[in-house]
Amino acid sequence: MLLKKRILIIGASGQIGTELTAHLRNKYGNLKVIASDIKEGDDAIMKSGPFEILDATDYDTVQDVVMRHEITDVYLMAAMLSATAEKFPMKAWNLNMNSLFNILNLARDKKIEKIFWPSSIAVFGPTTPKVNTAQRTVMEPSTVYGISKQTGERWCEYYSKRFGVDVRSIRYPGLISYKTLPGGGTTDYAVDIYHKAIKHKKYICFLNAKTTLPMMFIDDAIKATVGIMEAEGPEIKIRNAYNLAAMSFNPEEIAASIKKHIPDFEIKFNPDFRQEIADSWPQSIDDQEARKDWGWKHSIALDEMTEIMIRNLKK
Ligand code: AKB
Repeated sequence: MLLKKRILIIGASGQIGTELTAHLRNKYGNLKVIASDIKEGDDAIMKSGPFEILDATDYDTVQDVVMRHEITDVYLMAAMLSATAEKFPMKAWNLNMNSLFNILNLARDKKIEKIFWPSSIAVFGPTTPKVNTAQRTVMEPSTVYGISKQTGERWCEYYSKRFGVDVRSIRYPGLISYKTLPGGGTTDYAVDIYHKAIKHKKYICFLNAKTTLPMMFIDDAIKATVGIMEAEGPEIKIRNAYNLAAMSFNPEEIAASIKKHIPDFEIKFNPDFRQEIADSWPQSIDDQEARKDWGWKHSIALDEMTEIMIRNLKK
């Protein structure tokens, strides 16, 4: 089974895709992991193994890559995130939904065996209880991105129940990494702040000081992604998406953590349209189902993450 595993990562040049590709190539061998994206990735991805230029919304091209490389597992990481999706609603809907249907239909037709599809805390909305948000609760997302993720979750569960498709998903919080920048999200400030702290010792934040959101360092996100994909089938009891948590903080708290390394760092606040998106999301997440079902455990908290970010970005 392991010998015949061949993985396709769609969206391999993005924030999660870049690190996921490196991790899986390390684990399974460079030739077993096919990276793909609409645009080329960094040197490490392009040079370490096979790469395909691929539009995730084009069924024929996706099917061709799947068949040519005899793919068994697909990680579908291509998506338009919350802030950009508010600017291009139809484009976001088309990308986020059609890419998912392409992969679900290939699995229904037995052309692939297993799918990872990322959901998000954006599936929750302004009427959801904000603290320790439960796995099953009120879900009335008010953003284009959130609506696409909530709909996607319903379809994943439907394909699992109706066609036996092995699809696995987690609701990512905001993700922080130093290798690749995120693009178009509301939680992106928590990456940008480190870059600006190192370069200019100043940051103007597009969210207000007290906007607490669930967040996670990329190493934990990769651990969760691979962890859920490697769990035995019966362990996966939730086929829409699992809540996932590591830490929660607000801009004032991340700034205080940065000041421990850069004492003269200054933060100012100038909230824009992303404030309303952030205000519609939970502040913290209850992820006990993921911990119980497939052994999820986070490792990295705010101060440790700050130390890793600053050390690596300074290089
Ligand atoms: C975003 O901010 O849009 C994403 C997310 C929380 O899914 N990082």
